[in-house]
Amino acid sequence: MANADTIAATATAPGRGGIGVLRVSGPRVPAIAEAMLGACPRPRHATLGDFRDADDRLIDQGLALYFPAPHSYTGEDVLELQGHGGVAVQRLLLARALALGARLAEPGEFTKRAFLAGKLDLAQAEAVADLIDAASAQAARSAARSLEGEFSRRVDALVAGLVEARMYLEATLDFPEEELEGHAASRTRADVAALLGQVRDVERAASAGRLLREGLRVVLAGQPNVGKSSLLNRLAGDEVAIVTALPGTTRDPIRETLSLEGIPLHVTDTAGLRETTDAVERIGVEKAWGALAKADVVLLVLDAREGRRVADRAVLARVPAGVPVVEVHNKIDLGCEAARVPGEEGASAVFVSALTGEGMDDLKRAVLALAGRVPSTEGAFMARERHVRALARARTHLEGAGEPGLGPELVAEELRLAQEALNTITGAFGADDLLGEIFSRFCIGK
Ligand SMILES: Nc1nc2c(ncn2[C@@H]2O[C@H](COP(=O)(O)OP(=O)(O)OP(=O)(O)O)[C@@H](O)[C@H]2O)c(=O)[nH]1
Ligand SMILES: [Mg+2]
Repeated sequence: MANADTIAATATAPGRGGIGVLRVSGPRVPAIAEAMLGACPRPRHATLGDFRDADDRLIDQGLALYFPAPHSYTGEDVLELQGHGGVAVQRLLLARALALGARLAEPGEFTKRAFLAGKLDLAQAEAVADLIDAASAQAARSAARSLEGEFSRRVDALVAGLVEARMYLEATLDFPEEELEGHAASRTRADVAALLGQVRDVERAASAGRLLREGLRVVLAGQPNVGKSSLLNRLAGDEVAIVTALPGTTRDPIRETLSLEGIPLHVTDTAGLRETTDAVERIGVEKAWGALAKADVVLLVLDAREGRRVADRAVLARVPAGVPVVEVHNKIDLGCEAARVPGEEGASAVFVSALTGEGMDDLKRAVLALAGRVPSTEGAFMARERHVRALARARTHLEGAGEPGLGPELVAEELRLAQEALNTITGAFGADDLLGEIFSRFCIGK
């Protein structure tokens, strides 16, 4: 799977910096190294050298690292030139490599080559991008765990279990002797039950990882003037939204991303949900319903003095099924802490004051509890929507395989489909379009 062309890119972020790294990978690396440095550096040793242009003028001086194939990140010959991190210097170094026959690397192309060379599987390759993008220490730790292969090992173990169960089952299909059948069926049932338990465990850990990566969409909704915008400001610790005593202040949805214990919360403040003749406000209300439909968690804000009203029940009725709701009774500072009623139908209720900040910790705890943080994000490995969906697909097929009364051929087919779903995670049978999609989101030089 050797690539004929040689790729080059500046691997460090553009702009001023102490160090800037040019990275080159492919068969022309030895020739490029010789032309730029005068000689190919000793493999895997840091060599101080002069980086020169076509007229033998000095571009920069720095460390050169040469990794001959196959012992490199991409599995190809790789050269890294660590020069000074100036825009002009890096541009000259890159231009020189391009003039010597390299072409500009596409985003993620180095990692794609590493994947194609079998240095990383797909889940690990994605973890490279996630580690780079990680916005919190927890997210970085879980991406590092995935990169190191923990997620892939769990998936591989599942696949191995599936292969074994399939082999056993398919062998018995070939020898359908009467007395074997009862035993075979019960063994397969036990296999499927065990695999189902494992896939659920991995799915839980992956969901927690996805949460760290993608965060949670939290929508503040409720009647006008109950203090939705004040709550957003309190959560953000900043005057993000306009607050006035006039009902109908907020029109456009206002989005703000905050971090809660490392989990990104994408909080949307919306227009108070009421019937109105004001054309602008009406559009705002429409947008509020739209935001509500896409929420992962809804914070239904109420005025604690009045509690849940008929209009709030109408809002609850329109929250999509399965989306958790927290009833946030606001303005408790106004001394009307009547009854601290529990939430409607299992919704949790918290009592806060956006004005004084009282109860805000309860609110944060309630959101985190709903985020499914319960089994702690500590053990999570970085995962993406794609992975969680593949795991869910595998689980569904395993559940199908466990259906009582299903013929052995159909059980075998469900197991095959479960394995296929899992294979898409590590890329054992990755389709080309999937690869293009994944690697195009990387930064250039990685
Ligand atoms: N005493 C008290 N007043 C509050 C509290 N929270 C909000 N307010 C006041 O209630 C009024 C409305 O607050 P907003 O945050 O604008 O309410 P909203 O729900 O965003 O209103 P709309 O955007 O019109 O739907 C303002 O006068 C706030 O100062 C609170 O906890 N205590
Ligand atoms: Mg508002």
